[in-house]
Amino acid sequence: MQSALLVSLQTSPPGATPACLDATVANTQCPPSVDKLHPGCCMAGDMKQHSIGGWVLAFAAMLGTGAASAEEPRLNVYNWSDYIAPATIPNFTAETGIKVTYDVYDGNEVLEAKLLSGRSGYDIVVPSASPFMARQIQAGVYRVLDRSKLSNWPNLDPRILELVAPSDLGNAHGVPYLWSFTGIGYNETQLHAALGEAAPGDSLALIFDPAIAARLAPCGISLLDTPQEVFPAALAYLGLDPKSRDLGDLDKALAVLEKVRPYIRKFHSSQYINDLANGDLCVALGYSGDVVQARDRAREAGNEVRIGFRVPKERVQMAVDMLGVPADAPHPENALRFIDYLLRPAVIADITDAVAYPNPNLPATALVKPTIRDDPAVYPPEDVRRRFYIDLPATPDYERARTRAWTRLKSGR
Ligand code: N2P
Repeated sequence: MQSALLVSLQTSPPGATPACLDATVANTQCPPSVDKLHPGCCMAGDMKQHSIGGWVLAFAAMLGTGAASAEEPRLNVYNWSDYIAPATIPNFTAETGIKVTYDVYDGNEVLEAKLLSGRSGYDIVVPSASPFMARQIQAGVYRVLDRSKLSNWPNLDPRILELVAPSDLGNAHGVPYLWSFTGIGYNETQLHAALGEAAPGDSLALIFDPAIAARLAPCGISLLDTPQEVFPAALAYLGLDPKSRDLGDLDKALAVLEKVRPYIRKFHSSQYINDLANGDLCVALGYSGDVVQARDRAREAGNEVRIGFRVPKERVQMAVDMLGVPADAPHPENALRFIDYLLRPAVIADITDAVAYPNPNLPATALVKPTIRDDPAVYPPEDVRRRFYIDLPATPDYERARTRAWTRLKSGR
């Protein structure tokens, strides 16, 4: 990142109440029974019961993982789909002996439901800083990170740390992983065939103007399956504040969306990558790197499909996705090792190369492939960054109203 990110964060969530756990108090929070899922937590009490042979075995296990940790060599990661390089996990396992169970989701809401129901079993999750991680921190979902275990922390861009600090006071619970912005992926040939010269430039009108949407409907329009992206985009199209919490504005956004609802083929937050690449969709509201991946998959397939990415001239939602360790993570020490590994410039640069999302690691920028680093759809220029906004936590009343509107929109009633 050569230049400052220009994003307006107008309000901050109320002061964070840190989750009760940090690395030093974790061992005092043992569940009553010794449980393999809580080796770090139970270590102190458990050790007292061991025979000399047990001590020897435990020591051997520590040597085996090469770490001063008594955790079993396992790690459970829950990340966004299409958000890691093919070699990231195998290399980590080869180096540490830690076996990784890796699951994916394609929406913050899915992750949040798992986290709030408790005992997700995950050691690492990747929520967007705002509004999701911010409110999850308030709910006590995360451990405070032990910075002394993160030797590569100084690689992080201080501007990104500052950007997420209103969501995570003191950057205590989360480590910025990658960041994204939301725009329009489109099939160049189909768009031209459907609209010709009538195609609007870089405008959300491509999706929200009913006359245009009607002409694009036969080749397919898809929207991200989240009210947290779609309503702000509709507000931006109307020239309203995309972060507005005014219920009258919400009604206006819903009215716009209801007019184009008949032309929306799909609400989905990951399928559009393959659909665009295969020529099965002509326009998608999607995340920057996902659209670039669709473009590259189409190129690799050599199937004549040409995918472009437009950044709306109105406003552009930006998100910083964060590595967090749930308070009840079974392997918190391994989680810190994994985070520190991801903070290595070569590791995160390889991820950016693979998924086309920018990372917040300053020394990594020089290692990113020039074709990715110089691609404005991956690292946007300054005039685009000026149009960025970050969504903020809303009141429960507003969230309820927006969820009601969303349900009504999707069900078409
Ligand atoms: C990965 C999408 C991540 C971007 N498929 C969401 N902020």
